[in-house]
Amino acid sequence: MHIALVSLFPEMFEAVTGHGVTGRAVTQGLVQISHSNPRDYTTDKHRTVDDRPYGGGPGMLMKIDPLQQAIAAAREATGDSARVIYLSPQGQRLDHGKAVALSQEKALILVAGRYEGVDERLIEAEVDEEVSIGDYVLSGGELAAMVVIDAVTRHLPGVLGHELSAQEDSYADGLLDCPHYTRPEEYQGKPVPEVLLSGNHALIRRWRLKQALGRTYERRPDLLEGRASTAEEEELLAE
Ligand code: 6GU
Repeated sequence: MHIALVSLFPEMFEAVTGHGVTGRAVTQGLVQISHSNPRDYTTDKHRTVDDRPYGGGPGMLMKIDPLQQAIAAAREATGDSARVIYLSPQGQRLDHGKAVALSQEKALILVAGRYEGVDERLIEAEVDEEVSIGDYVLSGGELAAMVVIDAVTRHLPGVLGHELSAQEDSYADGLLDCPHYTRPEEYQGKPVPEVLLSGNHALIRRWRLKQALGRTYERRPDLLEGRASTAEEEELLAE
């Protein structure tokens, strides 16, 4: 997958391109990253990238021309099929389903805004989808774009150690993850649940599923609304 980033702060993306699972995906060539910076498309002495909002009020907007040209450069880098995503709190919320859907695209253009935002006509002309990562305001779209990169990259073939990893993730089955335990066998007076030492993998799998169901019910009952449970889950709930 090619991911083209449109941002005034390309260095920020080292946080995902230079470390861990996402960094490895980049070095292995499973994800190709390119940058276009609106600042590079300014023509004035001060390289101005912001402009005043019509109607007045506090704050500035992204200046239209440099941003539009940076998006055009991103389209050139990715080819015409790229899906253009503008990160903003006004967008549709990113969730597991959206991350999986975006991972099916050949190319993404992630547009990170700064200041108070972007001219609405530019969004209408250039953007396919507005995406938010939650109900709070960030100072710019870069962190949100990095969240998208990380969540999407995990679903690309070959990125996680074994192919099943992403499918076994929390949320892949619509549930929260089960609790996990490592050594020592007793920690601060608390033992590891006995079943995990049993070596009975069928029993362990059922225990984990029951734990996942239980904590989803306790912590995020909203995730269970409208979710059809499997026959095995019904069995576990009846136990
Ligand atoms: Cl996508 N961008 C910004 N600037 N703030 C956010 C956001 C995005 N999602 C939640 N808050």
